[in-house]
Amino acid sequence: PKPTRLEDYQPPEFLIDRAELRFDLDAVETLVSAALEIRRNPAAKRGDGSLRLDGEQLELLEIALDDRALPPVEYVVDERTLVVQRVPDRFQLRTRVRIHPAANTALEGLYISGDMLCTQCEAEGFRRMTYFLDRPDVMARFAVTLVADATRYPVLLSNGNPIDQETLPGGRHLARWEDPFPKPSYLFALVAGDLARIEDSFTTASGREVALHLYMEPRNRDKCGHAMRSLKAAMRWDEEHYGREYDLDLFMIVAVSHFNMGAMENKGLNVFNAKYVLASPETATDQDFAGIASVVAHEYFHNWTGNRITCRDWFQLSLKEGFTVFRDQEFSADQGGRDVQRIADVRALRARQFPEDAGPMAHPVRPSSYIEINNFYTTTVYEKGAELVRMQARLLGPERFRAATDLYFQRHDGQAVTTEDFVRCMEDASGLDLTQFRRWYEQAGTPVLECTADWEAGQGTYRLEVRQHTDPTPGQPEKSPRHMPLALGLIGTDGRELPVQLAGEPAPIGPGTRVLELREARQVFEFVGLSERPVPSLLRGFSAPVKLRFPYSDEELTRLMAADPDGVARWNAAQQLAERVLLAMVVTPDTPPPQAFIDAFAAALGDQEADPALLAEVLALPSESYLGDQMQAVDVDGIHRAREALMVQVATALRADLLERYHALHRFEPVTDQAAASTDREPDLSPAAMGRRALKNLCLGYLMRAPDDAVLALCQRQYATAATMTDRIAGLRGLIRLRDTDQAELAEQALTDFYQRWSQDALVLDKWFAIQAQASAPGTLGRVKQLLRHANFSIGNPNRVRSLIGAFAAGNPVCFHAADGGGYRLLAEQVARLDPLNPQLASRLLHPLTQWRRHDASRQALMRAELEGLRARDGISPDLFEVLGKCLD
Ligand code: HT7
Ligand code: ZN
Repeated sequence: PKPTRLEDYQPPEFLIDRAELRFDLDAVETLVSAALEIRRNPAAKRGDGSLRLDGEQLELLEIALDDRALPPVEYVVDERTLVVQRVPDRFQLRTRVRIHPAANTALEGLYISGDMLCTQCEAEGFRRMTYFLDRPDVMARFAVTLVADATRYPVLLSNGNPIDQETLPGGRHLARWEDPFPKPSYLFALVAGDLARIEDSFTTASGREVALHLYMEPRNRDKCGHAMRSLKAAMRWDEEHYGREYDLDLFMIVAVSHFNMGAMENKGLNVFNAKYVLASPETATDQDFAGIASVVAHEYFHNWTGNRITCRDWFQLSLKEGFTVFRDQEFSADQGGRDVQRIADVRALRARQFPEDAGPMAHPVRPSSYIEINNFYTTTVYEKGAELVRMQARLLGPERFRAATDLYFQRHDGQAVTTEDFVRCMEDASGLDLTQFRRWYEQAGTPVLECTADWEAGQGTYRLEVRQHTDPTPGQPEKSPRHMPLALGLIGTDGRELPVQLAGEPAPIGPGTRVLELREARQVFEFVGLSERPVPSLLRGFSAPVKLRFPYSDEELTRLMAADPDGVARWNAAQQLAERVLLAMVVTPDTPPPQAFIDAFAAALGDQEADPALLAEVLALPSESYLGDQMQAVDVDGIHRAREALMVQVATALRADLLERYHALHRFEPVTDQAAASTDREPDLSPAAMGRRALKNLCLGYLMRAPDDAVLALCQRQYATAATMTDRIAGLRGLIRLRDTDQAELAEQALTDFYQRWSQDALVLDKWFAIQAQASAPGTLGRVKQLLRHANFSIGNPNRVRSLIGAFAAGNPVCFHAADGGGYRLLAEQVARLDPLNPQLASRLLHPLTQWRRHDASRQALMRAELEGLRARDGISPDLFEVLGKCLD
């Protein structure tokens, strides 16, 4: 397969003004008729006079130009295109094709999920339904007719407004939809099925009434309240924060159970992975509830950032995804708590994006070439892309940023544009020069900020030197310094903030956070007027996506951990302190943690003033994979041992404190009476209650590292009487630690009980698979193999595949990296099995193996061998071919 390159971009030679589509729907064989109004694009270079349409896996039945059936000599069809020779400047093209939804296991184009038919068109799925100019800079008005069996598919949905419905002979019926907004083909959708619906409505700021319809399988109708509330909150938030109103009279969401990603923002008809719609306190964790709110908001926000203003080409993907992730992160921060949201976002960035940026798949936020665009829906495009928008928002300040986004919406509404157009709006509305900032879009790799400081006591001057560099990434050996905001504060001995005044500034500047701008490879900042040597609180709010190094003493980190008013910096100090202790324990296994660490931990645990949700973050140890990223070569076993040992030591040293805090927090929870299976109160789903549960379950997690009978009983009780899935799963996680110990019976009982309770609920059963796949017990690999043969495992359901294979490979470092290579073998076998069925998913699952260079020589050899084995297979997909090429060559 050949790469597509940004530098080769050419405007489309033809435009499609209107697309009239008719789908005669059937799971086995669907007929798609298209009538396209096509004209030559005056802004494009004239080619050879022929029209090239994209089309894959289509059986062409009829073709006519301006109502004249075309003889075969006038067109050429191959596996990927339909070329019609010598077309006029303006014409209508009619085609009729046959497709096979039930045979579509890739879940791109039209496919079946359970008993329903649905589509996924982004990025290039539309071409699997009809011949088209399937590229985002071709925007057409769509009118759609759906015809199907009325009993099997009573609900027929597409984008825009419902126009008409008819009953047809032979038990069939018809629905017509028309979307008044021109859109690229990737935003097309249809859904057909026997679906239940819940309804609500929303009055926009200008007083228009929008009907909100949420569709699901009938048995799930009572689990959609949270998604609907989240949608309404997102609609209001977008009006208040960006002045963006919804533009159609109807907004629909459909929950489907077979879905490659989280959700899809099709115009007026969002299609969602059921995981991001369905929730009740008994079946979904607090994290699930937060995930639903964030994904519902994300897809809704795309209506402006993605749909009204779309991407010129797929290299610009971050234009819509980076901006929309930024918007959903800010929405979630406003709903649930700013510090805790930011910490979660930073944690995710460090866990996934930083390794990507340091590995073989590193690419700029705006990539310059791809073989398979599905491989570029990455954390770099999404999450790092959001960081770039966040930095621009910070450099501009809130008022100017709002003026810049207003300008963006006004200038580009209805267009397909580039990240460059976005940055130009930031500049034009603010007067700032972002020339150097643009490097963030072009250069891959995470910049490192090396900071040092010295203190001149006599003068009260504190000098901070910041050097920035970025290591080479594939294809980019040289990097230039970047422009970024560095937010910081200065903390005194008593924990209070000190003034942050730079030398030469005329007016006194008080204490608090200050944003400095970095542009050079080396910069020195001189802070004056200080009465004592401060501890710098650097990169507050994680103001730039960088790795910052500063030679803090343990005592300084402890001070920040206890007193930094910036929650993110407080958390970061705790992480650095724990990381230091843990990496020392990896090198010298039996070292006890310094008493100062235990004391700092105890102090935070006992902090009654701080938000429990923040404390849960501060007291969580860095993950095994994060610790691995800090090492030259990942010592998988050493890290696991050290982390477990430290948790045992904390649990032993602070048993009483942990128990006290546990009980104090647990008192808030309603519990179920097992016999009556009912709760005394409704579970509280407020952010405050979620924070309390997070801290309580963190305590339980520590306690279960050194469980005596009392702790075991407490964990069993929590599991058995939990009123929420959050508490039940935390109990189960504790008990499953007993697998392969002499108390294994308790783990098995709980797992059996869980299965019996929830075997009919696919999303909960996913948790049952995942929790077992992630257990660090020695027998896990064998159990994962057994679970692959379990009656409830299905290779055709991406959620199930992710919950077993993905959870094992990406979420269980110690078992996946077993020294004999058994984990690697399992992943390679499953990827090989999946690739012919669903290459998009196969290529994503492979990711843990692509990081092979990070490991010791023996593991490298084993991982490489599996990758080579996959590459040697006949007929691998372009998706896999591209990833294997990048990580092996
Ligand atoms: N814009 C969507 C990205 C997407 C996708 C979604 C579902 C299945 C396949 C997909 N390919 C690409 C999702 C989003 O970012 O909102
Ligand atoms: Zn998105």
